[in-house]
Amino acid sequence: MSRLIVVSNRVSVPKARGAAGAQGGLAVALGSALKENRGIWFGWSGKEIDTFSGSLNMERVEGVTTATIDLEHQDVEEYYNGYANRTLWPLFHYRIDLAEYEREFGRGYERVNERFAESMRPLVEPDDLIWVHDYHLIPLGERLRAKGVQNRIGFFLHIPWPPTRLFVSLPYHERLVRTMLEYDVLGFQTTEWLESFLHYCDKELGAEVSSDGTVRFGGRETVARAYPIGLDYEEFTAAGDSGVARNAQQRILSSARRRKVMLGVDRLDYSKGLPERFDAISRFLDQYPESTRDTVFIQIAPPSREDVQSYRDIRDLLEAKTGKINGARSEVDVVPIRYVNKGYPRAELFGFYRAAKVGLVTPLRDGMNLVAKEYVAAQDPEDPGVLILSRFAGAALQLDGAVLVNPYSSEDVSEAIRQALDMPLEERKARWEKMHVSVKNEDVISWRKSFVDTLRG
Ligand code: ADQ
Repeated sequence: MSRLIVVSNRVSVPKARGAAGAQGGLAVALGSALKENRGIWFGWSGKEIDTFSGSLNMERVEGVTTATIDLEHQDVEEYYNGYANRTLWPLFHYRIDLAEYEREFGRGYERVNERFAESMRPLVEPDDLIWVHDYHLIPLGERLRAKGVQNRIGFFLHIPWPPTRLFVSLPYHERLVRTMLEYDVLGFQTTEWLESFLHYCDKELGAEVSSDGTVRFGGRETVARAYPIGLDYEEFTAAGDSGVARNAQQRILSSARRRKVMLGVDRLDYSKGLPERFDAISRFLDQYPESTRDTVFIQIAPPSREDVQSYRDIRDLLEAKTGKINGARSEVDVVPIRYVNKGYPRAELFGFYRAAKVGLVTPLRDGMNLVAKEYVAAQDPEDPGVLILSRFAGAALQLDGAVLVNPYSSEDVSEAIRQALDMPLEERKARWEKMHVSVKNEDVISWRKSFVDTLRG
């Protein structure tokens, strides 16, 4: 069987069963694929050096071979903090107001993709399958082709693909998409993002697009499909069946003192709709003042990408909003919002989810959103909580048992909270059962298998 080479910006192999960190799901899925296929995981080490050398640091971790390279400070600034996180991330999440188009970012992005290609080239054997991940590495396939790599190469985009009318605001948009058509397989999270991509290929590029997602352009053929990512369901529920998870659940329940817990868990990112969610909570408490005494809203949001100004801004904004909402409504024994800026091990998260009667997942735009699926997986089948889910998360296409909301409308979200808190047990169970089947069956292992099967051709 052919080997698999996985490429992503960072390499993260889970240290041991059940000990996976924040990126647990993907690491588990790719780790097991790499073990089965004698594979290699290639990416940036996370370290910065003065002068790029391209030398590979090879390691064997938990049966998986990893190969990493170090990057220069300027690379990290322009490629990672710059083009990836200040240009592509906001644009692909429909935030052209935040997207920065700096020439240096684009140059740095191309340079680092070239450095990735150059450094990994010696690792590639003729029969290997190569699977590239995410927006940091869109042109990598084309860079590898330029170095004579004729292997099957696939690419999976973890974030949305924007509508054509937004995407064309990116300078050199056509160049970027042309590089994508050097891949054999392109994977998107949902049919919505896939359709936007195919629309661009058809209308802007003039490529030949078939109804089965085959794109023909410049004598090449690429298959584009939707592969919705799932949860590491078995690992996650196994972690939930532990003392750590039960203690975490108890910790929340005893501190809530009979008040119903509403929970949000998100990386601190403007795409996650946190200020809008806080506004909705504020509106809900205004509309139903008695709920200040019988509910508590807990938001867990570990800071991310703090080198980028817009991320520091959102952090300041949330601190101000929390202070204002709590200041206006707290009593000596009641604080409506608990806002926590840290990450937790997955077993503890499981316990928190299980303690929550309402899970609030209200991104303004999200490729998939695994928190929604984790919330479903962690519920007690006999007394499940209610998921309130943004219609703009990729997950909304699968989780039709959720209460779907428009996250921009605090009125809509406030009414959904009321509906969720008052929902009878029978309805909660019926909604949860539908979602649970999909979360359990369409897990990360089946996602990975269907992508790799297509890649195998
Ligand atoms: P993210 O934007 O990071 O991922 P998401 O899918 O929600 O978003 O995954 C976040 C992961 O981080 C979850 O597993 C969650 O448990 C974990 N996490 C969040 N807060 C945490 C905390 N306080 N402590 C510990 N862990 C925490 C990107 C895309 C998504 C897509 C995924 C996978 O933006 O749309 O679903 O990749 O493809």
